[in-house]
Amino acid sequence: MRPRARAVAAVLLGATLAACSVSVGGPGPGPSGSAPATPVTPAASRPSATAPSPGAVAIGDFVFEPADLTVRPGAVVTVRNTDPVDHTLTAQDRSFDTGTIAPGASATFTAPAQPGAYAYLCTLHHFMRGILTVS
Ligand SMILES: [Cu+2]
Repeated sequence: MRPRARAVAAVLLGATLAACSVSVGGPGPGPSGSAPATPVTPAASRPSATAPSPGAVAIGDFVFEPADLTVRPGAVVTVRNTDPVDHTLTAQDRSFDTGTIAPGASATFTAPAQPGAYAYLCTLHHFMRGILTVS
């Protein structure tokens, strides 16, 4: 009985060694080969600049155009004088004022930070009026 048992053990041992040699000799896992994903950022989907839209007023024939303008708080408003005479765009409460704008010239003022409706006029021609709405 004993020699047979030894033979069985030898066979089992050989099988185990063979299995071991196979697993040891195999190539390692190594890099999987999956390249890092290339970041794809479509430029078209970029949100446009969200700066407050600047306002613009033109003065022509002694009229503000548009007379009623709505802008964001703190927006810079450009006023262009297309008349052959001086004008101003001045808040009634003096919260903003372009000062005198020469014929053909432009000036800017900064809208108030406080939302609200601001009546303005031309200090040289008081019949020229408008309302700046800040919201
Ligand atoms: Cu005027």
